[in-house]
Amino acid sequence: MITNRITVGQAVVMFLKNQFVERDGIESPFFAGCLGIFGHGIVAGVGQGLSQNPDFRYYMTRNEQSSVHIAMAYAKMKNRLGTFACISSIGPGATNMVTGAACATINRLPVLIIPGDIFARRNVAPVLQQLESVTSQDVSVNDCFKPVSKYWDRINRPEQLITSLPEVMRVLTSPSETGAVILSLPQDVQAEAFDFPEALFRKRVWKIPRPRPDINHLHEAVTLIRASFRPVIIAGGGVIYSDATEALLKFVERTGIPVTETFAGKGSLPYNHPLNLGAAGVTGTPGANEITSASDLVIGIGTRYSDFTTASKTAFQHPDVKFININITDFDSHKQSALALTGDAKVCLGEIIELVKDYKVAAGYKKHTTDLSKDWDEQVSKFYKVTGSLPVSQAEVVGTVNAFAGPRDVVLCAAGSLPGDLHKLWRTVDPKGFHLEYGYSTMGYECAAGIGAKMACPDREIYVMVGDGNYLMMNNEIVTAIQEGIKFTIVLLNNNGFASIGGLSQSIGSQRFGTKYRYRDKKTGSMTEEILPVDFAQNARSLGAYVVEAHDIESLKAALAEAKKQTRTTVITIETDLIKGVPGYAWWEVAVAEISNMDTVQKAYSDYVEKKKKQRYFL
Ligand SMILES: Cc1ncc(C[n+]2csc(CCOP(=O)(O)OP(=O)(O)O)c2C)c(N)n1
Ligand SMILES: [Mg+2]
Repeated sequence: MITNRITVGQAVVMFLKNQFVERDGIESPFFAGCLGIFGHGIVAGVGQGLSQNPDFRYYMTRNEQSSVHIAMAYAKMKNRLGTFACISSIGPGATNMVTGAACATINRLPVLIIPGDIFARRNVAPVLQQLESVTSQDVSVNDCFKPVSKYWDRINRPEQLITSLPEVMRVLTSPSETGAVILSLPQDVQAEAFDFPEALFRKRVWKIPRPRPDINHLHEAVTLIRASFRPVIIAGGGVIYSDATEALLKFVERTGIPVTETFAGKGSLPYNHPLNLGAAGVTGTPGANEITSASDLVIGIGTRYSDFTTASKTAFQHPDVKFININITDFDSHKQSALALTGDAKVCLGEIIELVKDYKVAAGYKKHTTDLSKDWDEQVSKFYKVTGSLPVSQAEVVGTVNAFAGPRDVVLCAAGSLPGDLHKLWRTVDPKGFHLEYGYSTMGYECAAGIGAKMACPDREIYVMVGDGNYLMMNNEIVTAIQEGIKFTIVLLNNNGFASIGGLSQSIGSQRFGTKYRYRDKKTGSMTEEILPVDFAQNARSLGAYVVEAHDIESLKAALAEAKKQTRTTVITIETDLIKGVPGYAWWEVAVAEISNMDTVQKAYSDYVEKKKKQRYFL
């Protein structure tokens, strides 16, 4: 056997740079490089390996969590056909990535996480940042990754790498199993040399399959579709990741079945397709909710049926509603007691199109769908209409950015009240035009993710829309964007607090307690005094961004034009109204206190009990 005597750290880098993926005959490298922050747990191992492999580029980030966000955003824009390796030292660097790992796993996005680990040899324990356990010497903080990852391994001997690395790749490139993959590397093992087989470092091309569902299930599904009167499609992220948007278009044009879209599925059809009812569920449009509620057959494609999609299990009210789920993941395809078509969305839709033959929904149903779709677009124009009152409303800002952005440009967001407004309102033309991390809804995803999205799609403008709370949680990757010359635009909507959780607090009777950025009233102890003097423009400028301060819609338009001309990351700040929002058209279950001395809570609880009556089991 031909071997290559190198360290574990060097071997990891050598292996990663030789991994490729191929789907539909198109081949590309799987890793765009490595993101991270060095520390004693990684610098001499993988860090040293990176330093002698400059063709596998290392990007220094400012927080390990945001490394993972960058990688996820890249993976999402690449339809999961590429990602980064994210490295950290031991201890806090590693645990900083736990949130990122959960975020990647929940969103079904591939990210390789390589945290450094404590000495496998143990004789120097406890090392700096080591968590000691009195019950086991086989525990480190990296065990925290176990529930939030799809594959977890710790390399205690160099040769374990030989059998671990192929597993790492199998899981990362598997459309059904992908998520965060953890390769925990003790710092002493990383620096150890070993005679690795040369074949470990050969170029490997991981072929991404398009598995077909069971043929009997497919025929059963076609029978159900042909017998249905009010079918509806819920298009999830799987439609886009599988590149099934054209197949979906063909299917709905052939059959007239209306489409609703989840957060990850928005863009499956262009917003102005007459059969696109837009957003589904809690943050859905009135039309999508009406049609879904009365539907006798729900066809979920690439969706994991989160509570936002099912309106906390109140969205489907037809007494005999049935479900067909087309999903690459067996786990998801069985949800709602569906007829499970476990397989790839594109090939599955292609086969169904042939089998449904001349099936079409009734003309009246189709007409009603197209009317609802048109009505909603008119509503959107009303929300987007500039009123001239100050501070501007969030919807006016969304409308202005939407009108300014080109058809291939991307809006990117994660948490706050913006995701719901964007889901309802944003007129998405291109399947990659709507980038929402709304699986984990991680505050702080946005500014970092802008980097990953731009790296994946350098020919698109990326508009990161972020609230003041999210921006304050994690804005530090602006520095990385400046360092790397990566340009995107951040539109920062400052409403001096949490419109989202404030509204939620009000709805459960707690009157926006603790959701405003205000000084504390010394007498009452509540945070109701003056607004905090946070200067967002100065903050962004201090990190190196180009900054434009907008005050109304006219200056916002000018700021967007100015931002487009810039070559470095630009932050546009604008103050928005905390209260003026877009209404909701479906219910979301957030548990309400059963007993309270507050009238508002008692009232909220009785409403809550009423709403819960519409919840259903699908057995
Ligand atoms: C890490 C994290 N902590 C808490 C939450 C709960 N949460 C969701 S939105 C939000 C407030 C967001 O504030 P801001 O960005 O200003 O948006 P706004 O609500 O004002 O639209 C909070 C606290 C979360 N999603 N993520
Ligand atoms: Mg806010």
